Amino acid sequence: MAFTQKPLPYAENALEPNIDAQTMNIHFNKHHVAYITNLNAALAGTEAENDSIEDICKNIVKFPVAVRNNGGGHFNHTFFWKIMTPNGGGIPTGEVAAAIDKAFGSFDKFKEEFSKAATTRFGSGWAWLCVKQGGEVAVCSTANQDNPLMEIDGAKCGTPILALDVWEHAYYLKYQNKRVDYVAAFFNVINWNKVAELYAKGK
Ligand code: MN3
Repeated sequence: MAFTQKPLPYAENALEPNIDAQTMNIHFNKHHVAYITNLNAALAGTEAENDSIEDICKNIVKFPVAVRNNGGGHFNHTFFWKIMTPNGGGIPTGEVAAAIDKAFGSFDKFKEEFSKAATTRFGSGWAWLCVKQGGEVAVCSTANQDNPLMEIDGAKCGTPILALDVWEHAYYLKYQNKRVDYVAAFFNVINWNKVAELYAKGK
């Protein structure tokens, strides 16, 4: 069973002006598709061909680098599309909001920490909010297409509940070198309902 791409849950221009339609089009149809194509090629004929993408990420140390890069790319982008929405932004409510307040002191402090992780990630990578067993949340960042499901240097941040792609391909057409503006705009499209759902499942 080869991996396939699920349709984007909104129109390519639906996140304008925060994420422009041209970037969304190329990111979804070219970058994400290439990760899937390369992942399928790397797994073809191997024992892991029918594994879930989550299991592949969790066992990434057993795989060659092509699976790490493209498997991470597939998981991360699938995740990224669903934690954004045209009616997003604002502030979270309920359990996940309480966990954020507990960990960071306030939503604004969390926003500061997450934005710092996203803007200071050198080169290409991702910023994450994760939940550990017990419900505690934490911010981290990963290089390239790595993600918190992977055992990286023995350290794991937890189960991802929010992610931001800070590869230049994710923002350069609209924001050029101003990653900080892209990170700020991302907060206008976060799907907090989805984050709350992932928190409830992952805690
Ligand atoms: Mn990307």
